[in-house]
Amino acid sequence: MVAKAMMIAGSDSCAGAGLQADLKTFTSFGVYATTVVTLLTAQNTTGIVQSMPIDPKIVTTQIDAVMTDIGTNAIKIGVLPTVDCVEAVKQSLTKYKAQNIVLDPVLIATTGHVFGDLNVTNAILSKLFPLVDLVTPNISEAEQLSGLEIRSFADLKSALSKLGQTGAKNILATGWVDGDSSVDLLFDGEVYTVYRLPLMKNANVHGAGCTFSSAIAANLALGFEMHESISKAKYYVTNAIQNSFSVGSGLKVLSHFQPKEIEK
Ligand code: PXL
Repeated sequence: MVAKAMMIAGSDSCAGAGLQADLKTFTSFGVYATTVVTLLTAQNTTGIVQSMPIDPKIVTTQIDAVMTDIGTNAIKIGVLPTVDCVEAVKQSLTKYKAQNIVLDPVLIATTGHVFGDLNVTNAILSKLFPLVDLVTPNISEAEQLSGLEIRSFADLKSALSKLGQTGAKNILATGWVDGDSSVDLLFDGEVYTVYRLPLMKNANVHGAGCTFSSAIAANLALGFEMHESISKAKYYVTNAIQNSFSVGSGLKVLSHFQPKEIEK
């Protein structure tokens, strides 16, 4: 049987992040991915020009259309632009008893655009954290979600421990820099696990968070357990950053596949 995943995320017209990055990631792992759009953005590698939330009713209908026909082995959630959208997604996840859910709590883009205000942040914390299998905040999202400043590794552990009280089964803080290493820290409610690979310095890339969380969801869809899925995904995203390339004048995009140059 083909492994399937569903992404519930925003569209990025420059295709470096959002559901376009998710789709490339799932495809490169051989997972068939379906797409539920929550937000349209008009953007390029220098930033977001305009964005428009999708009506939550149509978000629900997209999920229903996919789930009643194709189904899924895992779900990756990216940008949820409004409280009503968070509520709609929560109801669908509950209705379909969804499993292997990875939530990337995208609050601020690398280029500075704010996706979710405080109300959205609180809705994600109270309605979705208890439902999902893994949450993947970067350090600034972990600060925003926990309300704690993170200046040291001990601070990071405290923030994860506080976020664990929301009921989230696993929380992975991504992108802690320790010398020459990129460290991700997982907290499963009891145990902390460190994932460490060489840091890709001055990467200036767009879409790393989306790619990492989708790669984890892809491996869960394939049947790997959580730790193995995270390890495999970290290798994949590190390699994709190492081989990143420019398509515009701003941030680089990741190498989900090997790009080809025009010959003539
Ligand atoms: O990288 C986070 C992200 C997620 N989703 C969409 C985005 C971005 C960053 O720009 O545009 C749609």
